[in-house]
Amino acid sequence: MSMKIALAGNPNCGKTTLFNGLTGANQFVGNWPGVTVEKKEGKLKGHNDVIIMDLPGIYSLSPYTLEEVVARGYLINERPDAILNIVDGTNLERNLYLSTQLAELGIPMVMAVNMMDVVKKNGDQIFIDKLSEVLGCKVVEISALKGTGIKEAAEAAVKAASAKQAQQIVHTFDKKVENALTDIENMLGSEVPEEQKRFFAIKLFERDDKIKEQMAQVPDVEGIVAAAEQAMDDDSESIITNERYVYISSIIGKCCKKAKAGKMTTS
Ligand code: BGO
Repeated sequence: MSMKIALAGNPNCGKTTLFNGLTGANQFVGNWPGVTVEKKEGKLKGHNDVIIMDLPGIYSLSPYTLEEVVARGYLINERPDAILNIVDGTNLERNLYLSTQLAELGIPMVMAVNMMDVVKKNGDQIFIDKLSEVLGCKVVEISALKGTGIKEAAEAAVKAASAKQAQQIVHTFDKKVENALTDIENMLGSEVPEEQKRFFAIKLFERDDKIKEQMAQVPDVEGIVAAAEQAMDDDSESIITNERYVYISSIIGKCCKKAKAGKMTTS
């Protein structure tokens, strides 16, 4: 039986370079159904039974761009066996915004930190073991351009997919938000698989109308959301976004050391 690994990351993180490195000439290019967003898949070199799905480059799993809707539709409906999340190591803070959301999908995940040649040249440090610990997933350093670490990253994704161990939830929101999410999860019917409930609950909490189109039965969560908003004096989407940023800064504080303060990025 063939295995599917989805390649997910921000625009410009080196996803195409990695995809080409992993699949070589074994590629099929088309469009996602109904939209003019390019769809690429290819066989992982050396693994006839492993398909790498290249998802559109995105910054978030929100419903605001076609690319985001396509990418998350695939992740929710097709359920790849694993996600290989590629992040730009020279822009880690910005890239982790998507990673925190991918980690909530209940799909085994491996992170590949790309552009490590540039990170090292700049004299910056990323503590990979620490990053792995705080994210709760395997993290591999790569340079897609030089081809270093890419085989190891793909093998780690194959291993994670074979183990079928869903990405653990390591980040929790404020207690008031968590209580609301639990209440929403309890209202979700059996049409939403257990491992996807948290993702759906967060989206419903954010009043993401597009997610409702994915559901046969949409629970009325407005009372729960409005009560949380009142208790926290902010709108629900901002509550979630702000908490993600706080979480991400704590990760950066623990896992990165810049050679010169304020000069982590090259762009
Ligand atoms: C240009 N290291 C370095 N140094 N660069 C990398 C690495 C890496 O590990 N990985 C990718 N790049 P895409 P998306 C370019 O095209 O794969 C570079 O959007 C240029 N082009 O070579 O396209 C990669 O698919 C002229 O750079 O990313 C590419 O995710 C001058 O990152 C860019 C300099 O990679 C984006 C760079 C004409």
